[in-house]
Order: sequence, then C-alpha cells, then structure tokens
Amino acid sequence: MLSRKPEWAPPDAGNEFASKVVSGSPSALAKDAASTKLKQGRSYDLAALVEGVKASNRTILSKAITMIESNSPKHFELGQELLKQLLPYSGNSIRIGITGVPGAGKSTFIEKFGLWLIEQGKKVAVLAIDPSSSISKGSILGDKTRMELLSRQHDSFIRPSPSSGVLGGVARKTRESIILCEAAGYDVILIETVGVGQSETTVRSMVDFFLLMQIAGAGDELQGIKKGIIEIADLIVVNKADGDNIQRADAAKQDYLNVLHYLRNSTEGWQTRALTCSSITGEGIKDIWDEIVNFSDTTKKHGSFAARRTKQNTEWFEALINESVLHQFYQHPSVKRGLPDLKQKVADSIIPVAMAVKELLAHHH
Ligand SMILES: Nc1nc2c(ncn2[C@@H]2O[C@H](COP(=O)(O)OP(=O)(O)OP(=O)(O)O)[C@@H](O)[C@H]2O)c(=O)[nH]1
Ligand SMILES: [Mg+2]
Repeated sequence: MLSRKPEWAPPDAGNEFASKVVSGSPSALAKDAASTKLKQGRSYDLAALVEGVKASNRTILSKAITMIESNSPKHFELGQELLKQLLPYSGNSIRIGITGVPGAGKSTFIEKFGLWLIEQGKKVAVLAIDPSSSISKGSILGDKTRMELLSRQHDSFIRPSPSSGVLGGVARKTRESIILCEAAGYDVILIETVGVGQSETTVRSMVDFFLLMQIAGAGDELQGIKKGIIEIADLIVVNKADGDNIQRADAAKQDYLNVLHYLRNSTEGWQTRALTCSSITGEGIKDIWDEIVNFSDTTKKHGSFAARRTKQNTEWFEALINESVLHQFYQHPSVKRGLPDLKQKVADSIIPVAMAVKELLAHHH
C-alpha cells in the first residue's frame, strides 16, 4: 500500500491529500481507470463524480471531498453542483460526534466500535475536526495508523481533518463531507474532535448524537460541568474500564449519573445517561450502540431528531450568510482603503466609534 499525492492537490500540501492505492490489484486498476474518466482535459466530469460517489467508489469519494475542501472558485462551483445532485441521496445515516480530552481514547474507541459496526453489516465513515490542524498540519492524520484495522476494511472510509483555515471553514467542509459520505451509502458517520476550544459546540451543531468520552480520575468531571460540555452530551462514556481500572470507572460513571440528574437534557425527549467501556477489550461497545439505536428510535418518534436536523440546516445557512457578508465587506476595496485611517481615529478618540462605523459602511456602497 502506498500513499500518493494527487495531481490537483496544492503544491505545498502535506499528506492530507494523499490517497491510498493498492498497487497491482485488479480492483485498484479498475478504480484508477474510473478516476481517469473523471477528468476531461482540465475539468472534472460532474456526472462521473456523481455516479462514482453513488456507487460508493472510495477513490472517487475522496476526490469529491478534496474538491469541496478546495479553496479555488472553480472547484467551489463544481463542488456545490455535486452536492446539489447528491443531496437527495443524503440523510440516511446516524451522525455521531465523539469528543473528549486528548488521550481519552477516542481514536482507539472508533477503531473498535467501527470494526464492530462493520461486523453488524454497517458502513462506517470517520471524519475528524482538529482545531489545531491549521497549526500542526493535522495531528489526527496520525490516527489513520491508529485506526489501521478499520482503515483496511472495505466498508470503512476514514478522512482526516481538512488542514486549512479557521474552525468555521473546517466546519463547512465537514458538513459537506457528511452529505457526500451519506450519498455514498455510509450509514454511520463518526466525527472525532478533541475537546478543546469551540470544537465541541461546532461538532454538536452538525451531529444527531453527541458522545462525550471521559476517563476516571482525571479531574475532568468538574471541568466538563464548568464548560457546559456535559449539558450538550447525549451519552457519557467512561472509557478504559479494564484491568484494575474497572472499579474507578464504575465510580466515575456513578458520579456522572448523579450530576446528570440535575442537568437539563441535551436532546428533547431523551435522558442522557452514562456508561463504561473498554476500547481495548471491547467490553461495553454493544451497549453503547444499543443506546444510540434507542436514542434514534425514541427521538424520531418524539420529533426532536428531525427538528434538530432542520434547525441545524437553517442555522448553518444563517451562519454562512453572516460569514460571507463579513468577508465581502472586508474585501471591498474602499473598505480596505478607509479602514486603517478610521481605526486610528477611533483609537485616538478623534471621532466617535459609531460615526466611524457609519462612515465605513458608507464606503461600502
Ligand atoms: N487500558 C486502556 N487504554 C486505552 C483505552 N482506550 C485507549 N487507550 C489508550 O489510551 C491512549 C490514547 O488513546 P487515543 O485513542 O489515541 O486517544 P484520543 O482520545 O484519540 O487522543 P487524541 O486524538 O490525542 O485526542 C493510547 O495509548 C491507547 O492505547 C482503553 O479502553 N483501555
Ligand atoms: Mg485521536
């Protein structure tokens, strides 16, 4: 197996654009033939992309995601058209966000859980949101090796975090990747994010089910409560319940259950609970899936499942409007020209702030 950087990847890109190629095997050759058909001259063949994703061709799915992750205007147009055509085939999955402090065992859990789900006949896609990746060039990339067994499965698809840009941009790309993965027939979408900064609320805003992974005795209990993360969880999993850690994990679970008793539920019609598991032995994995299935059934009956998805779409729409308008505003030549001077005048208390804003907005017209 070798890693190959595709020709359309930016020249300065790291391995995040690399696709895995199994050299010499007939199916890989067939895949390569399919992907060369994608390009007619210098432009992509949209129909081939649509068909390839729908046929669950992982090479083509990777290319489709690379396209929506690209910042070039031409790719944007094509990517949006692709999404439009695939939207009718999306939505048939459970979208699960998994967060927790570094080292809680998220990746190890996803590997074990993913393999188990595939045994149950599921198709599993793993996406990552790594808020640090713009600095560190994608630390979650290393997880491909941590999820080695899972990444070798025919029914799995693992995609590291987009490495460029601010959290907002990464979030858009992840949301669009979810749509593409669903259209490709993946019915369980797992989104890993490390519990720092704003990433938890960002992931919450794009998933149906939010799993908070904790470990016993790390002192995170209080932190989680303070930061309000426990309140947005649909399930708390105390991981590493194995060996001589079982009792402590059970005690931590009990602590969380007590705390949850006093908190508002994250999802209407659903009581958040706490469970233990070991991502090494696999103990508790089935109970976690049962809980997720129960959540899905219960909230679909209740209506909160569909209501959340609708709300997520409209909120995403509004957030994108705000982002785009702001971007356009700051990119406007006369705003760019007028801003430094007005900023200085505001800093020096020469003109009132509101007046400076009004003047800047007038520039824009
Ligand atoms: N004993 C035990 N160790 C575990 C378990 N799950 C994970 N580990 C170990 O904990 C360490 C961290 O696991 P990761 O899966 O990398 O944790 P993570 O939450 O993905 O970490 P980041 O991606 O850095 O945020 C590794 O050494 C794992 O082998 C478990 O259930 N039991
Ligand atoms: Mg990890």
